[in-house]
Amino acid sequence: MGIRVERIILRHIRMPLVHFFETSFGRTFERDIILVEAVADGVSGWGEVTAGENPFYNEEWTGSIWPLLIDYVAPRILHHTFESAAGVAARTAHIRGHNMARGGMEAAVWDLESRLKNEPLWKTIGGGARKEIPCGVSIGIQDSVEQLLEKIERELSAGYQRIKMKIKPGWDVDVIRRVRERFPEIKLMADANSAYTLNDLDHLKKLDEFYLMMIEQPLAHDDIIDHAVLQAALETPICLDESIRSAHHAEQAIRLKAGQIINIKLGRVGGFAEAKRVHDVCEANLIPVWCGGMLESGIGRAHNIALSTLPDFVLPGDVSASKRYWKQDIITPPVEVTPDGTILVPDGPGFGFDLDLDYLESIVLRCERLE
Ligand code: OSB
Ligand code: MG
Repeated sequence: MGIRVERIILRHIRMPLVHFFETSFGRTFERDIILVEAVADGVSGWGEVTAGENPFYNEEWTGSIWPLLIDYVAPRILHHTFESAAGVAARTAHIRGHNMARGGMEAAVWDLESRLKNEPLWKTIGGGARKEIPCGVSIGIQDSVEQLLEKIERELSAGYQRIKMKIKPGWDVDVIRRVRERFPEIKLMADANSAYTLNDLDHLKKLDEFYLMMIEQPLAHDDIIDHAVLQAALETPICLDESIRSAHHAEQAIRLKAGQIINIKLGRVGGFAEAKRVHDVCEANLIPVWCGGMLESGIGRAHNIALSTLPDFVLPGDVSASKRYWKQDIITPPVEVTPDGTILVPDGPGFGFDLDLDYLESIVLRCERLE
């Protein structure tokens, strides 16, 4: 077939969250998101860059994405003929880091390929192992334990299959104890976003009492070795998020027994091609995976749904309904969750939802057309 990207349009949009989201590295009230539109033969594919507003989750942020895409990524993609989107990541692999900027571009070309073929994105990426994906929610740090309990109650009645709560020093063991007392039977996990060190080993051991499904990324964002030491001391399985930026990292973490589960995020690993490689490494080593979230708009959310149809995504992920984040999403219909806590995988071409272009254009802060 051959895909020749004739135009790339970058849009920076701003969307207020319906409720602030707090992790161990700070609070987010509104999202600043960069969208990538890639055009070939008059057909558009869309990608979302999943970087945050500040370089606190990883080194990237909305402000680093814009020049990176314009100066380094787009020139390597524009007017190049790709046999398939599988070749896009290799064109920018010489760029050190900046996986989210590269991944947003790469995802746009996968979406473009699937639209050119008139097939759903999940098919183009080689997914399709399930028609419904199991969903959990990620609940941020709240102002009070009562508020957290209330939120958990609400999400459980909406049907969500597992609850992830954010923790940090001062909001951990005692809070989890209260949650467990109130909800002894639920699938529960905690995400620390790198808030601890090995000096906290004895404190973290107290978590074993709560039979959590897993603890996510307790130690440094770029660490594997200390996680292996911690895992040997804990009964609770460790899940790695920030530390896994490539299939190579996944191999190393598995070899060193640094964890038992991996959270795969499209942007963090640089796009679908690398996400698939991480998935394949995990599957071959009997490590279950799930799809993480970065407070995405409908476009990133729809890409996460497609990714979650790969066979090893057996655990409920952080992909949940649009209305948990946005009063209005940029896709129609918005992503919805069934009473069983699943999302039905759409069968339309590309990522399977329509864009609400009027709404989208109304929230654009800056736009750049590259030909
Ligand atoms: O660590 O998974 C994380 C949000 C922003 C940055 C990092 C993380 C998160 C989430 C939210 O947990 C997941 C979501 O609901 O999109
Ligand atoms: Mg995480």
